[in-house]
Amino acid sequence: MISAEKIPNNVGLSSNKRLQRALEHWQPQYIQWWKDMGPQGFQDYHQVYVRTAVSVDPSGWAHFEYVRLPEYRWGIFLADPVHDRRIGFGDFAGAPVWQEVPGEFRNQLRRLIVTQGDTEPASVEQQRWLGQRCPSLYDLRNLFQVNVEEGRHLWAMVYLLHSYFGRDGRDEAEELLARQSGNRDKPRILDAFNEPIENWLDFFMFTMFTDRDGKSQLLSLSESSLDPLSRTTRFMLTEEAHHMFVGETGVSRIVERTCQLLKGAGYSEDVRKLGGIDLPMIQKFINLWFSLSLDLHGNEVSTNAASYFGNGLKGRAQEEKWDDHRVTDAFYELEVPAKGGLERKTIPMRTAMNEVLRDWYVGDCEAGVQRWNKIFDRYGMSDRLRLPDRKFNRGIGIFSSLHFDPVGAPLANDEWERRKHEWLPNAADREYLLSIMARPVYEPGKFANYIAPPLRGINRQPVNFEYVRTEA
Ligand code: BYC
Repeated sequence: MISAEKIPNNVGLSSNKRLQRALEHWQPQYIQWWKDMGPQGFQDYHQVYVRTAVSVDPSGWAHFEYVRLPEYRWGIFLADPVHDRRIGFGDFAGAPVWQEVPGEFRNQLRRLIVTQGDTEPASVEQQRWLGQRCPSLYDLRNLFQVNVEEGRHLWAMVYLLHSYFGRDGRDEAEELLARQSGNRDKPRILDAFNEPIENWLDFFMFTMFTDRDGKSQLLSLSESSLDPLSRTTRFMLTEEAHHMFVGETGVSRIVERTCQLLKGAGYSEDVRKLGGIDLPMIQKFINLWFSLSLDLHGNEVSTNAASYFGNGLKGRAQEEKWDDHRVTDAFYELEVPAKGGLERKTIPMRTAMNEVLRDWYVGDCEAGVQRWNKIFDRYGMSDRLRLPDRKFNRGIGIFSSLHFDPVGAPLANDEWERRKHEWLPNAADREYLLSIMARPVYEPGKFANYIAPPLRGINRQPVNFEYVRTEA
């Protein structure tokens, strides 16, 4: 029997028989999936100091305790309702929001929820071997925190599927556990979630850039006219912030350590000889994960996006900051490929909604990279990290069949093939990273040589706290 105590929630689970029955069927499959596809080697004999959401008020959503990972209490939470909330954009702007799914938008909403839901278990699968190569117990704990919360975000989407989509929703919930990241026959829906995350530089870049797509997509879904979707995603955003913190500070600490090693060697040594991660390598991983995450925003010109907006299903990030919420006669100017180069083309703004969200995303990423660059100033170095041009290494959209270098200059196919590993990680780069991560660091307070310790620990605990402990 599913108990409301085991599944912390604010959706009245104990009195909702239909949801209980659906979850009773799904939950054992989820736990089996978590054991098979979740963190490998840390399921049975380790206690992890993690945060569990037990309610949505500030004191309740950050409850810390040691737990064995399969016993984590994955809960179901909606942010508090907004009194008399009205539809904020699109053709129905101003009407009351929906508490049920309108029949005519059922397929579109299901598709959005399934796509969102699919990314959550995918990321856990992608990261499942990282514990065996971790740079410290602090980082190991952060990895598992991210993993259990991605698991909870899957629960959040499954809650919506079970509650509002009947039989179809239950089938979709099962499919979410059946697809697998990188699986040739049953891959995850969006491409970036089929890419391997085999080392900790991948992981930090993923949590910096791909989780930030999570932020932009969740912000736009939190504008939705479907109120339960809006409230669910609003609460997910509070957890998402920590994931981006893990990514941004993880990369900062690597850059910091690289600068320390360079300074110690009088700025003359090859950092790899000192066991560190060189700046060109860091730049290559920015290029890779930023471009993969740009693809996650979909095509530049999209009738799907126009229809999501018009129907009030998916808005823009921070819709309230815009003046015009109907967007019926506005236009967007886009750079597009043309004979002999590029040209500017004006398209109806509604069809450019993926691009509008991508603009927001690029700005948010840019601010993060500028924060990293401040580290160089402290070491008196003129080096800088930068985002590649948006046309670089694209797999989705109007630039996907063309090639560009990181500053946006067009390249012929053969030149791209010859030079792409100047800008993207190659096999030797990956081999080097695996070599310096081969031996995990499990001693409290100790850190791998390629990364600086964090400024402070988690939940006011010291940095040398035993964040993950082994049971006897
Ligand atoms: N890979 O009209 P278009 C997160 C497909 S991350 C493969 O442009 P639309 C997280 C598209 O499905 C946030 N296929 O598409 C982060 C469509 O297929 P069909 C996840 C792609 O509908 C870290 C076709 O191309 N949330 O939470 O505007 C850790 C036409 O394209 C891709 C969401 O994405 C791609 N990258 O799609 C854990 C929110 N891009 O119909 C979690 C929900 C497009 O031709 N999803 N296609 O078969 C959406 O809002 C939208 O579906 C998209 C854009 C943003 C994906």
